[in-house]
Amino acid sequence: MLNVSVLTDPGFCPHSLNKFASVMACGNGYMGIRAAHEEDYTQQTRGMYLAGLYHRAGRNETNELINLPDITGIEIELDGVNFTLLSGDILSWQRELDFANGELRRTVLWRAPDGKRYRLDSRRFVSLAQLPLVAMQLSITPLDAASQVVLKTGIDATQTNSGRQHLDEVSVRVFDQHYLQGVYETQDRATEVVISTSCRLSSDSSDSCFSAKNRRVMAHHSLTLPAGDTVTLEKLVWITHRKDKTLSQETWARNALADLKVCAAKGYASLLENSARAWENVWRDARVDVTSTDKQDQMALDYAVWHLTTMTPAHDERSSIAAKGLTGEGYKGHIFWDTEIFLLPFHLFTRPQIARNLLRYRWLNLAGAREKARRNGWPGALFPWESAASGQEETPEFAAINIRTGTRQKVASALAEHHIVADIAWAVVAYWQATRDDAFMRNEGLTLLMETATFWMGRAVEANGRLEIHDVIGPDEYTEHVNNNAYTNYLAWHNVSCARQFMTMFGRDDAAFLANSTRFLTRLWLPEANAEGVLPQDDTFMAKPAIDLSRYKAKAGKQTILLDYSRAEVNEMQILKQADVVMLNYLLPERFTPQQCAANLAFYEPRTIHDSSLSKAIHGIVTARCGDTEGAYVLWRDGVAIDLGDDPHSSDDGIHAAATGAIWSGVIQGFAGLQIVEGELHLAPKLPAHWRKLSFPLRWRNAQMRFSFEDDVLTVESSAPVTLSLWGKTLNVSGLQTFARKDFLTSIAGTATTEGRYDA
Ligand code: IFM
Repeated sequence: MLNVSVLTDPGFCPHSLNKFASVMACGNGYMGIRAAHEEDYTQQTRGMYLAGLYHRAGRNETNELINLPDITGIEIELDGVNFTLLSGDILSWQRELDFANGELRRTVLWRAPDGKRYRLDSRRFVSLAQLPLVAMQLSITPLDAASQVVLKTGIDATQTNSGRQHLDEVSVRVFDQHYLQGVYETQDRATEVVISTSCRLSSDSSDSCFSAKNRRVMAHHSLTLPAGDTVTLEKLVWITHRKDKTLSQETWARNALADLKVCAAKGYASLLENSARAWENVWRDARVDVTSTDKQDQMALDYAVWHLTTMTPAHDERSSIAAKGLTGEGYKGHIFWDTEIFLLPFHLFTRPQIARNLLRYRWLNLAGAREKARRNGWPGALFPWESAASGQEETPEFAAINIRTGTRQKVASALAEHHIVADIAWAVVAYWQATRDDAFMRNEGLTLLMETATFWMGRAVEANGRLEIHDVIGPDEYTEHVNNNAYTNYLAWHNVSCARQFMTMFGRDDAAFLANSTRFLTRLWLPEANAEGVLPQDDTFMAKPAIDLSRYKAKAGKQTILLDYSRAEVNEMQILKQADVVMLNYLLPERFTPQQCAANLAFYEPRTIHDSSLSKAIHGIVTARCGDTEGAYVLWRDGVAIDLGDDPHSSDDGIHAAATGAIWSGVIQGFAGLQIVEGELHLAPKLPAHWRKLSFPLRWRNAQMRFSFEDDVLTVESSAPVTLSLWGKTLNVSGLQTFARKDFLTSIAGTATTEGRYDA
């Protein structure tokens, strides 16, 4: 039995309500529900989201993930006093999210202002076994005297996205004295949502009635409870949505109610058991086990697998992963390059079918990407920087206030952050390398590669006697509108080169493409390293002045530099939000030696504030690959702290999905040293001093593998024969085998074949 972690909320605090609502959010990839308390607090943002359910609220808005009618709120009245932890005393508190079965629990012992004590227990889960199902229980026990208990709950459609309302109420109804149902429609009439709920009290002696007004359909229960007696409210909710309206709305809503009734007959405990079984499979397939002197390390890894599972719409290839998963409204639920570069690797190496779905999402949205390229005068496919349900560009027009002008600044990413095109191509290639899924490559993969490559071939311009790529933004968003951004040029080259290679491999004949790509690959300018191995980030970067960034680095993630300098001023200095060259070193390991990577880390680290949550973890992985495992561990822990650290507000509007992916990647690609080099699997485990053991499952082509590394001995178990490189030496592995690291270090020292890639 796996000993999966339990995440705790250390105590009630109005300042951290939203942080814990995000990090303890429950979900199943189909929906996500913020871990808001049952009772309301003015600072608390409730949130329930369905993957792929976007709508545009009006002019000057973009599509956003709809914050659905709330189902988690319960007004609790105890002897005429509204229960709130802002008054009275909290005598004891326990709040936890149990990753093993997905249950969020809270137990509070509360003394009301009149001195009477109550125990309140609540629990809820979003089912991983039945995607539309949410189950909740709330139990109340008056401890000192008989109490009058009133509970009001139901479906509250006053919920908005920061004031933007997306849904019209079509109908609300009560069935059989226990079931409430609300039918809603997006204001553009494209999508219908039906929310059905059953509310039952464990006591027969309650008075119950219903109300429906002002967009709230509610059940009211009231009863007198003797001291020491407990009453439990069980609330089950079934949430579905549709675009396809082949069934009449009435039949569709009736079917939803029937599904809910089947669940209601089973009850909370049995429904939880089903969901827990589904979670067991996730942990079996994906859990990373560490034995560390700090138990936060295992917690972080379980946290990552939890959210990587709950944020991913594995059931629906028409949806992808939002930058905040399904835990909040940050970035309006949009999808960025985060998916392909930070999130896809986890799925690729644990459940590759999900990685395939994520790539199919891009493929299904090719029309929008082609259209965006066309509108800008380029061929091929220019994927939107931010996307929602379609391939259309969703980047908002404006961002923060410019401190010099007092006006909002334009967001330039949609215009120039084109590296997303090559990032998608990179992921297509990684997918094929790890799965050898020829059917995918022949159909979707090759089309994606050729369309993206065609974009780059049209995007490059003749300048200085060569092909150059002008006016782009690399991943480092503090440096805008530059020429020959190293990350972009190298990734574009990789994109075109792979498109060509796979065309040949899969017999796709296109003479014009081949001729064009030959010209592109031989003539595209790839920025060159200086004598120390440092690559210039772009044409002008090296000539810009550098300033001491220590005070900004100390507040990494907060973008405090923008309180002192405007974006235009930052653009003219060596100030990086994240380092593009380090990112490039990470993604294309075969192109750079460890010496070059180390030189780039040394040069760019002092110039990088790490204001992007996508930054530190990548520095950590490259640091580990360069052999500095302890330095990598510090960076990995900093990455973990983005959502799990002490800052009470860093995750208010949702967790950082990419940083969550990087928790997994930091360990597997950092400490276990996993890389795909020239299409082959490489591992070179080396653990930080805090860790005694690391063990993890891995899918590679047709093999299910498990790696365990302890005392410098690696045990590999593989369901099928696999060729892989361990610490630089290529081997065939099958069944169960063990390898001592020291034997490889000797061979590394004695050969030139490793090109110094591995540190001893
Ligand atoms: O995609 C990232 C981007 O690189 C930096 N700003 C946040 C985005 C969403 O996470």
